[in-house]
Formats: sequence, structure tokens, C-alpha cells
Amino acid sequence: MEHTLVIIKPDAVQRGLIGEIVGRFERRGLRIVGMKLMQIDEALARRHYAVHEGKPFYEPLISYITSSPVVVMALEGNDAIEVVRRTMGATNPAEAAPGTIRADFGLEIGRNLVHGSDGPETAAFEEPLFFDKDELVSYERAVDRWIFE
Ligand code: DAT
Ligand code: MG
Repeated sequence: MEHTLVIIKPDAVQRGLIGEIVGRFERRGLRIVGMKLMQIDEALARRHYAVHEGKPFYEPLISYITSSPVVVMALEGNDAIEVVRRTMGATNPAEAAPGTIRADFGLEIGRNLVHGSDGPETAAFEEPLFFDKDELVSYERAVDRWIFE
């Protein structure tokens, strides 16, 4: 089953929205296979956002993501990457569809609450940046047959 990497960003942690955001992914049916609270250091932030190096928002993005603790999650499910992206909403909360996390809790692109891998290669690159193999748990839930067809 597909894996994706989610980060509940510093603004969401500071605003007390960890439970709300975890709950949305949980209720959707995605299986949490890794989760921890951590502070992202500058080196990790630069690796994670390397594709954006040189863009005007890169340095502010590094400051923001390292400014306060985050919660990182590895989620599993059929089409987990796309499902997470749709649950998050558009990058700019002002343009995100109502009902998405970014629209329901955000206003500005630089405070958009949540990160989700944007494709299979990105997910495969990002998950090991944040989780060692022994931090990921493979398991089944009794409800899985009512969620996965
Ligand atoms: P996403 O987080 O939706 O995958 P992205 O990978 O294009 O978006 O950009 C990473 C983050 O950088 C994004 O969550 C917010 C910030 N960002 C992106 N484009 C921006 C812009 N034009 N101005 C300011 N910040 C931006
Ligand atoms: Mg991205």
C-alpha cells in the first residue's frame, strides 16, 4: 500500500491543531504507520525543501519550518499521496477548497499548516528523511476490511 509523509507544521502545533489535523486523516481511514513530535533542524529543513532552493520563499520557508516543533506522520493507504493532498487543499489557503485543512484553518501561503508528499518519488525521498525503518510499524486494524475494499 502507498505511503506518504505528512508534517503538521509549526503554526498548527502552536495553534493547538495537532488533534484536529491527525483526526481528519484518521477519520478518512488512512493508517498511521509512524508518528512523532520533533524539532526540524536547519540541515534537515534544507534537505527536505531542496527542490525549492533559490526561490524567493525558500529562506522564509526554512525559518518557518524550523521555528517550533512539528508532528511528522507516515500514512498508509490506497492512493494515500493523492488523498492526503486533497485533504490538505491547495498550497495557498486563500485558494484552497472549503472543507480542506488549509481552507478551514489558514489564510496565507506561508502559514499553511500542513505538508504532504506530492508524488511517489517525493514520498520515497521524504519518508526516510524523517523516519528510521524501526520507527515505522506494520500492522492491521480490525476495521481495515470496512475501509479498504
Ligand atoms: P506544497 O506544500 O503544497 O507541496 P510547494 O511544495 O510548492 O507546496 O511549496 C512548499 C511550501 O513553500 C508551501 O507549503 C508554502 C511555501 N510556498 C510555496 N510557494 C510559495 C510562494 N509562491 N510564496 C510563498 N511561499 C510559498
Ligand atoms: Mg510540496
